[in-house]
Amino acid sequence: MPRTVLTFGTFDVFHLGHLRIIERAASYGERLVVGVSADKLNLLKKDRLPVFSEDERLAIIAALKPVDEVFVEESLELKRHYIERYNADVLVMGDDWAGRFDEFSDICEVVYLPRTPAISTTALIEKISAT
Ligand code: C2G
Repeated sequence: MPRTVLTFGTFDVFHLGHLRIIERAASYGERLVVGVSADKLNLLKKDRLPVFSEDERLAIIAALKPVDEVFVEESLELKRHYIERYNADVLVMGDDWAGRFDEFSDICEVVYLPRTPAISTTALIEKISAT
């Protein structure tokens, strides 16, 4: 049976750290589904809107070679629902989320991967603003 991998993220101001986690997530199975967080969810979580809208972020992620399917993640509380809806065998997250999704190990494998060092959307925004 082909294995489905699910991962989530905002993926705002797309950078190499985002690409690396998507590539590594894809290596855990044959089908990669990505939940891209909604603008509304970002506003709630980070108190600001992303630089790129959810439609733009979805289009970028959907165009990546390792990605088979994308959807909008409407709420952080719906992880179990999304895992079931997409029949995910593996949930992959960056280790900034380590331990946070262990409760789903009853229905899928939960894997945390190390973040790519020294790159982040926040640092990029600061760098661009300073130039
Ligand atoms: N990431 C990484 N290395 C970086 C930066 C990010 O591996 N240098 C990973 C994060 O660990 C995450 C993914 O890239 O797994 C997306 O990162 P963000 O866009 O910052 O995602 P976030 O806002 O944490 O949204 O339901 C969870 C949320 O949707 C996750």
